[in-house]
Amino acid sequence: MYKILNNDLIREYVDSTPEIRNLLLGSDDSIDKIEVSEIGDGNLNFVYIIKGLKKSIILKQAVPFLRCVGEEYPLSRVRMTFEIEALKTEKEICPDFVPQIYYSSHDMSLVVMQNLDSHKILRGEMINREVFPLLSEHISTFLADTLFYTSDFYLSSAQKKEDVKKFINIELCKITEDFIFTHPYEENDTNEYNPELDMSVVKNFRQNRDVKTAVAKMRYKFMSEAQALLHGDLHTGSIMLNKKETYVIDPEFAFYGPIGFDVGIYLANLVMSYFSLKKDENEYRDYVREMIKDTWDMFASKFKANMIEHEKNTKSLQWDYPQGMEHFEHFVDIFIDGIFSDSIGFMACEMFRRTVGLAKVADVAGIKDLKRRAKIEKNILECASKLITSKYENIDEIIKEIQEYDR
Ligand code: SR1
Ligand code: MG
Repeated sequence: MYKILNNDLIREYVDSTPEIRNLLLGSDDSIDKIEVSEIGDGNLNFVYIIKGLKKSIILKQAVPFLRCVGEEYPLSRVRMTFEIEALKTEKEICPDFVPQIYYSSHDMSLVVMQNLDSHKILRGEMINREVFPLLSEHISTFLADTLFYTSDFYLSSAQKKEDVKKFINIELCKITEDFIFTHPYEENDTNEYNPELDMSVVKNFRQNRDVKTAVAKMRYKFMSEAQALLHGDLHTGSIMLNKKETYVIDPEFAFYGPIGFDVGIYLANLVMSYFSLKKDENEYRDYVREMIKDTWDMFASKFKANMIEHEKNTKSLQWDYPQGMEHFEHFVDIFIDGIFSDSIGFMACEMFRRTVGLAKVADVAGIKDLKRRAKIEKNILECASKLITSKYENIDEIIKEIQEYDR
């Protein structure tokens, strides 16, 4: 039976759950030997670190409300079921980039997993100006593989439809529909503004026909294009890493949606980190620009390689003629161009929402000088308006545009 855990109740729960107890303690050890502390700083759930004599583990539990708002915002805990299922699917596809799950309970809406104690959250690491030489290689593989191997390009028609059904994540999709695609573009009580932000900048994008049309288009795409199993919330707070290893965590927003969404959300968080940098931080600026470029370029070439390799292995009759592979490659290039423009559209929506909506990014919102922060926020909003209303051929043009708005 479900109950909300706390430090004391976790002891009782661990003591009565042999699958967890045995991970932490020997059979003769007292339960008093475990240490429990709550470490969650996310918007939705409670996360505990439990240290035992044998190892330490993470226990994450969903509560029946949105943590960052409180009990007045009910949210069913079924989200943990989506997180557990997404972690399992992603682990099968990308074993190196997903933490190990030791135990899960749908009834208790919790998952017990590997404690990544030699890894830190990417957002904090970027705020500390840390450099990770393998990150773009790893994230581009995670994106290309999870998004290809859960798509219609790889799964059978029946399997794909079964999977779409399994990941109908109504409530968390609604959060995204509201908080990324709706509230930031209207007067809404949930929005939050830096008091120093020039509100005419907000009015400008809220009343711009082309911005509003483009956002409405991205919202519709998000709601209607079931292309692949998305992580659904791939910002830099959903990545834990060190110089050698990268782990993607927190896929509770997982559902079948447009491929460009995951790519765009991740890129947007790099872009916002870039805007937050001071003018003289040249080395880190170069590094973040390189991350943006490498992530897209590597993702595109790995996704294409997955497509071509699969076609070569399956040799479908459709492309089985002398120029067939060449024509297939042409189709793949056009498909990837579509992912590119979707990614830029979703990137812009994430930039708007993290600036005026609920749930900000610490890279920018953590800037203590509110006037400096407001200047950065203006740049982000104006850049997002330009990105979502223009056409671009490649990632170099996007980087040029970002530099243009970094005033
Ligand atoms: C209103 S919940 C705020 C946000 O937290 C999650 O990380 C998602 O990004 C969600 O939109
Ligand atoms: Mg999260």
